[in-house]
Amino acid sequence: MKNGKDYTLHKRTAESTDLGSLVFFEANRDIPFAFKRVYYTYGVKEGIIRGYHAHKALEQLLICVYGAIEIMCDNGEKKEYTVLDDPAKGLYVGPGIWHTMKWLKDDSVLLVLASEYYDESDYIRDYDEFIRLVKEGYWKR
Ligand code: T46
Repeated sequence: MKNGKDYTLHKRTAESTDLGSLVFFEANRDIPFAFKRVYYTYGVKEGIIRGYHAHKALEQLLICVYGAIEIMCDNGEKKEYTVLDDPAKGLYVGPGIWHTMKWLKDDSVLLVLASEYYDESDYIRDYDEFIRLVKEGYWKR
């Protein structure tokens, strides 16, 4: 873990005026990695749960830019839940964290900054395999 934690919440102060608000996250400054890829998930109905995987090496920052989404992070020993409901909050999710994203409101939008290009071989989509790798010490905690 680059910053000693598997998942951490980063809160930026939004610049707010009569014209609205603006938030920014800078690579290697506000978040502990440089990103190569941006993706976003939208058009999702309330109650839908996505994810159910861990990454071998990928680092990501998850931001709910509209609405509310609950993120579950599981390091193989404990689960923690974080509600993202503020565009100024970003949840860093490092490698070796089994995670799900539950939509708490229709049409919430999840924006993700990712440290690497898309690579399906970086995904662990089987929970038993994830637990086996945790026990094996695949990720240094
Ligand atoms: C993650 C959470 C937070 C691509 O082809 N390129 C991409 O960059 C991404 C992110 C996905 N895909 C393909 C792979 C699947 O065929 O899009 C399809 C849907 O992906 P997935 O089922 O993995 O979507 P989520 O919402 O469960 O997970 C996504 C990210 O894939 C994942 O890395 O951590 O958001």
